[in-house]
Amino acid sequence: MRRRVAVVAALGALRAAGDDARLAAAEHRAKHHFTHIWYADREQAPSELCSSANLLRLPPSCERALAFEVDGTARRVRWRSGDGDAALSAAVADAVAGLPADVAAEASRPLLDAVAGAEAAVATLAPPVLADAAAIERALDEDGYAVVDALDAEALAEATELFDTLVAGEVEIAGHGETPACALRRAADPVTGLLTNAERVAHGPLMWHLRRRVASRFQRLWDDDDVVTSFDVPSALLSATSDDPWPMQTGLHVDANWHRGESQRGRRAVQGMILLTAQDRRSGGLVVVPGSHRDHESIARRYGDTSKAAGAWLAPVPRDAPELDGKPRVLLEVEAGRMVLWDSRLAHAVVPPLDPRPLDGGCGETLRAAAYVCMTPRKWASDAWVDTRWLAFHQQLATGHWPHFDSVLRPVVTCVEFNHWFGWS
Ligand SMILES: O=C(O)CCC(=O)C(=O)O
Repeated sequence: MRRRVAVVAALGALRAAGDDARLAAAEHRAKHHFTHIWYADREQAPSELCSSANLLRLPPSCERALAFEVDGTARRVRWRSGDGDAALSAAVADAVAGLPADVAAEASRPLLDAVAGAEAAVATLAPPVLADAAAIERALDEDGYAVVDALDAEALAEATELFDTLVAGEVEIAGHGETPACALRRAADPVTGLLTNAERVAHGPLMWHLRRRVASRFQRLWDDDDVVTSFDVPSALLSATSDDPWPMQTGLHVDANWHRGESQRGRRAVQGMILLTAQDRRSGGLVVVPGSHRDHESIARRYGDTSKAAGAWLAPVPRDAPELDGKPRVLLEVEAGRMVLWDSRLAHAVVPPLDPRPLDGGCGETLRAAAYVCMTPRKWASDAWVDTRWLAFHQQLATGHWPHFDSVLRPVVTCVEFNHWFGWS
């Protein structure tokens, strides 16, 4: 008799096609997690993050399990996220222990593949660098993203210097001999790496240098010279350290909320991320699900308006959303000086380095430095929002990713005057 070795489920990453009950359970689970898996919050107990529905790579040491059947009997392989090859092989050996030798041998290979597949769901790709407007348009249409040149060698050197100056400024503010690495760690959001705690960063020399360099790219993209810019900030993805072993990462999400109406349906904003250092499997960083921008409406309808903050445009996307079934998750390998453009509707996430690395002591190192820039036609912004932006500029406030529509203003210097001005205090 032919032995039957069937992998029946892999941690919710596999969805039984057409199985309504399991689909409903998965949806319920995903919705439940929406209450706490926004940008994954380090205040949470690790066990909660381990059950997150939208992190692409679970933090180290989360318990993982894979159910399978041999000749009608249910068994499980158990391992921990981050386990190396030897540990995975041992886990599989444990799971098939007690089976006749030939059955165990036959079962081991597909099980190892399934376990490795569940862990290494992220592929890498070095996309071509596009220059031609039609090619960029086509890539944005088909894949939902495109990589373009942003900074020549001189502009990159200047940007690097401005980034270092920004960090030096943080060291000076600390005033007690703090190292640049520690100053950066203090300035960076511990989850996303966004430098929201750095002084005047959204309107500092680095961000305006970058905005000036890429403005013409966005003007060509929209075929409109009169564009407005987001007041975004840079980010530094920092290595996990022995004091701070939680790797920086964000769950799968989109940057446009279909539920907010026409203004966020269709291609209404294209996000830009300029790399100040290379992004590759050693650094981790932006992972995209190519083509998923076309599923924006379907995902939004399936999960409802999960962005709880008023006016927010980001919506978490569970990694086992049926719309994403069979679509690869791709870490884009991009050189410094280039810019990744993506349709705001594209599902994407930030992942830690794909290869395990030892934990440094102290404040660790910068794995990837980048900055976000987004520009859209000014005619799409209301007069009131243009006025608000003007105030935001003078108060040195940051916005999120949308230049012409954004109800989120982040204080990057002090919010006291701004709160007073708007009557919020
Ligand atoms: O920093 C990255 O790689 C991507 C950041 C991101 O997810 C976003 O800006 O929406």
